[in-house]
Amino acid sequence: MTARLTLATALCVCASARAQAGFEWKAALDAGSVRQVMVAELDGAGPPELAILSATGELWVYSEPAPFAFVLSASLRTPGYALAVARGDLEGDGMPDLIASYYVFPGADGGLEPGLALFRNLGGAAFASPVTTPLGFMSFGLASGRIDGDPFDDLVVAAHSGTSIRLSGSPAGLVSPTPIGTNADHHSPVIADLDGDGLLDVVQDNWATQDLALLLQRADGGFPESTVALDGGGEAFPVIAADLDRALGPDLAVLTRSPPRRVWVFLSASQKPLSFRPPASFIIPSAAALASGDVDGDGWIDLVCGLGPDRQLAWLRGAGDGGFSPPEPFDTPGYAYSVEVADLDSDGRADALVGDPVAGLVHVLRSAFDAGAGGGADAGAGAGSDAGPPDAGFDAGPSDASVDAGSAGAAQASGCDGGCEPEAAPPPAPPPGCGCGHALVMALAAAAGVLRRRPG
Ligand SMILES: [Ca+2]
Ligand SMILES: [Ca+2]
Ligand SMILES: [Ca+2]
Ligand SMILES: [Ca+2]
Repeated sequence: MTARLTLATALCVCASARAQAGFEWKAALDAGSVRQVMVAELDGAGPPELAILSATGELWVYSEPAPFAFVLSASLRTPGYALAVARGDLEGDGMPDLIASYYVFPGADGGLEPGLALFRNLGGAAFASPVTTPLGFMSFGLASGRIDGDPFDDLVVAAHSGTSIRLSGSPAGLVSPTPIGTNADHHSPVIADLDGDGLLDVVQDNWATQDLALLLQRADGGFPESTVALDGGGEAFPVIAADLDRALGPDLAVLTRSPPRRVWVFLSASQKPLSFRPPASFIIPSAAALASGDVDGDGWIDLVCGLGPDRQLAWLRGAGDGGFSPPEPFDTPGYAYSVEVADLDSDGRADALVGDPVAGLVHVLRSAFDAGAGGGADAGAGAGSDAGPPDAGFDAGPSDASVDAGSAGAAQASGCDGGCEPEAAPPPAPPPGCGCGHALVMALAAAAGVLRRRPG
């Protein structure tokens, strides 16, 4: 690690040639075949920790005792190959736990054995050996939140094939799985109060029907589903809920993987009932990952895309009204198949963490932007995009007529539109944030009988 730091310090490769502003390389962290980078407060003190999940099953926790000086504080391991990680206080002791989805291959019967591994937080960034829960499906996405209002965080577990489930936190860990959403294949659940009624809601992708599902919690705990169309999009991953225009509650930002890859921005038009304006979208062909945060410290949330094989980040600067500047590229020291942004040095500007599974590193890039330093032209919600008329209301009502469930069968293998690294052997896991490898994993899963076929 030290050698890497020394060697790479000279490489401040990330500033835009056109502007002083940009990203400044600060550190590289050992990250294996990194799938996901999460910034989360875990030890209850000081700056938040970094949790890095490797496809080969490792889960590393780094703490940051001084700005951009990271220390490996926990080295955990799932029972198999890892797919996703989330943070939540699932057993209600006040200390956030880590939970990862994984699969064992080959399992006892020679097939895939998917499951969840709960790492209980013992305090001081120490974690217990995992308690596992078997799953009937592969899960590429987890979300945690106090959905039902009791003192335990709950977990939404996305089903790669079929219907996602919700697990309730309890002193015993995770109990009482219940379905959430329809049978539509999910990858990126997000928990947020979308309609401002004080009850947490869920939004998730529907890969089978190529749209987004809004699951607005009712007072009786039910989650009726409505959908938001992704015209010409589909295969959304990830989905982000954040108040991009500081009005009318959370908005949605989505990366879709059906070619051409796009970033979509859905600004809420009203909360009661919940509706969205016509989306703005930005075609970014090599986009492999998406994160949100205020990179330039101007008070407005920006979007950052990892451009996988292009070894770049694309910055979409929040223009302040929910609009975004056109994507502005910045070179990165390696591949950019996962990305997270968070302010790691408390200077008010969100810094970037970029996962390169080929080099086995997470590069830490400090934001050196000045507020308002974006070079791109300011854009309204529709500028620089193929958005529809900006003010026509868009009703997130019941299922959209353009949904074509019949096309879903071909969707599985199409996530890698020429932008993915070759599959690393032997673990049959896809690179992070990349559709490539899905086909292999799914072929294994189908052969093992773990996954159901979609309805035709
Ligand atoms: Ca709500
Ligand atoms: Ca909003
Ligand atoms: Ca900003
Ligand atoms: Ca910062």
